[in-house]
Amino acid sequence: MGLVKTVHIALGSNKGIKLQNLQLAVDMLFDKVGAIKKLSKVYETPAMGFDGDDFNNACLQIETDLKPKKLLKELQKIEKALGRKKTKSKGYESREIDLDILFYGNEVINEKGLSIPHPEMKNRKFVLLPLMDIAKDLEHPKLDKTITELLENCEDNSEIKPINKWLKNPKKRYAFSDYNFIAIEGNIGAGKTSLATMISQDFNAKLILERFADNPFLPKFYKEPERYAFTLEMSFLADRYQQISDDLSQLDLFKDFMVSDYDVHKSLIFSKVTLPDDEFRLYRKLFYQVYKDIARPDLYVYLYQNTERLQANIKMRGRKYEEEIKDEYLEKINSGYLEFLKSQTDLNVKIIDISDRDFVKKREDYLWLLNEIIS
Ligand code: PH2
Ligand code: MG
Ligand code: MG
Repeated sequence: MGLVKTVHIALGSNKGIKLQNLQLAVDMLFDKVGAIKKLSKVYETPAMGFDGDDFNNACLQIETDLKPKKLLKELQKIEKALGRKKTKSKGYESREIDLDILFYGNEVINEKGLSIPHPEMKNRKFVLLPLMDIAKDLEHPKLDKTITELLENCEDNSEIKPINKWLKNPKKRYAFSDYNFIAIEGNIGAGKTSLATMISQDFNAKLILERFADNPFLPKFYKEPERYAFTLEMSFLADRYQQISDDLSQLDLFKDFMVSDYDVHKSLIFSKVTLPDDEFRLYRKLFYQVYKDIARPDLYVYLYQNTERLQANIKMRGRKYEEEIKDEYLEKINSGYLEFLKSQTDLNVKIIDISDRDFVKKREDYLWLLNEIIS
């Protein structure tokens, strides 16, 4: 997950099955560029600046970590895949699909082949009208006017009307909203927090993150495990209970479901590894008394990652107290999870091997993972 920018793109087609071309472009933008946050209505518009069939035009808002140049390249690839031919002739020609970057955040870019904001938009009702659906108050960074104001000042008076068909957001392919509460689990460094965060952003979920960075016993435990194991597990038990009962009870009416980067049972899994048997039994007794009424996730995802890559991820995030974690410890934790999951007959569990994937850096791997989760 690099830095994510909000981008507005205009779509147009006046050749072939126009609406279908727009939808295919939207689907490919989702696959290659990023999550689509807003979609305008589709408008029928007369060809402007040349003789040709009427257009279907629309705009969308998308979140992407692609830089402007890379984004432009992806748009051109999509245009090509949908049958658009590059011609040498001057002036406009009918086209299966045209994808133009209108805004890239609030950046102003003037390079060869790339002008952002799109220099023609203020003259084009076929852009401003669909933009009104999704960004009427957005400020043009160069003209210092909102879209509403640009439209008021626009001299284009072509007749533009919305059609009675709508583009579909491709994220609907992923039926996350069938769930109320999804827990993402995995070993230390598997990518739980990254995945939970990405899902919450892309699918409008309330994000519940484990707050542990400030546990004062964790650094002590890694230095002197025997001395601090029980204290550490007890403090996790107390903190997590406090947090999860707060988070689960604060219903957010504007979110569709909840996603967390942990499940409370990790306390049992870790303590079984870190505590001597007798202390573990005492701990487990307390655990079940504390958690007897806690809501359980209706989907539990376990991300399996191999030890080598766990270590690489742990190094990369550079938490001082995690520097000394041994392979052997990670392997015991992994076995602990798998053993626990085997014993959970009434838990809806998905174990997913992500060891040859990189869902943070590669969107195709992220989409693959989403598919594994919901299928
Ligand atoms: N695009 C153009 C030129 N003219 N006219 C309409 N109605 N819609 C378009 O998308 C369009 C156009 C250049 O890209
Ligand atoms: Mg264009
Ligand atoms: Mg273009």
